[in-house]
Amino acid sequence: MLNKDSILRIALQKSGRLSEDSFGLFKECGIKFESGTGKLKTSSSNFPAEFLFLRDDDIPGYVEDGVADIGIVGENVFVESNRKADISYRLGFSKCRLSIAVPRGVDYNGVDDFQGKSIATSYPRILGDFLKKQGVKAEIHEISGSVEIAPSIGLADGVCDIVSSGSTLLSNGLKEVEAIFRSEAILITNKKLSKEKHETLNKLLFRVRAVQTAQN
Ligand code: PRT
Ligand code: ZN
Repeated sequence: MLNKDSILRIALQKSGRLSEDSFGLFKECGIKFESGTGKLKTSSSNFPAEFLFLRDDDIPGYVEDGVADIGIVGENVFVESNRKADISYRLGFSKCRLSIAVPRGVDYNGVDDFQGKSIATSYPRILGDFLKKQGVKAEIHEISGSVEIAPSIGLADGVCDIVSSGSTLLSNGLKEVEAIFRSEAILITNKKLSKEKHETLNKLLFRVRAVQTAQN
């Protein structure tokens, strides 16, 4: 008999760089659910789980508030959100780094070069913490997208953005000078999960571990 209290509510990115590997992980764990039907919520037919399909930015808050019990999100988004949840598993996909970059022609000698300068980013918290630790006072321009064009339009002296291959920086005439944060997909868990749901989570993590061991 399926005990309703043990059903785990899982928040996944609806569509984007985390989706394919997140959906793939459950598939490899043998957990079936319908995706791609446009539905925002669905149940598994063979595991006590319900899935919510969301924007990645909303996942940390949903997990903190208990609207979802667990979620898969980029560590960069989780840390920037400042939401509270436990990191239950590091999944190893969607790897990237958050880096500071400057126009290619600029002579760069170190992070002190940013004293009194400005940096455009969508990650003001992570960048602010980094600059503070380095003792650098720089202005942070928070912008939500197309960060890489900021120097060329005179908005900022540098940028701080997600880098994977580096080709976006390159094509915008920028060079990476400081990698300030390394990220991968993580599985986060609500801090007050019930005992029943914890048992379901343990079953899930057991399968995830088995899948990952088989892959390595
Ligand atoms: O719509 P929604 O809000 O859910 O998604 P999103 O558009 O905010 O995020 P999405 O799907 O782009 O990324 C989700 C997560 O994937 C990020 O939070 C990171 O944890 C991770 N990730 C891994 C990346 C990249 N690689 C990446 N390359 N996120 C973004 N990028 C961007 C980067 O900002 C750059 O502009 O891709 C561009 C190309 O990168 P290069 O260096 O390969 O050229
Ligand atoms: Zn997003």
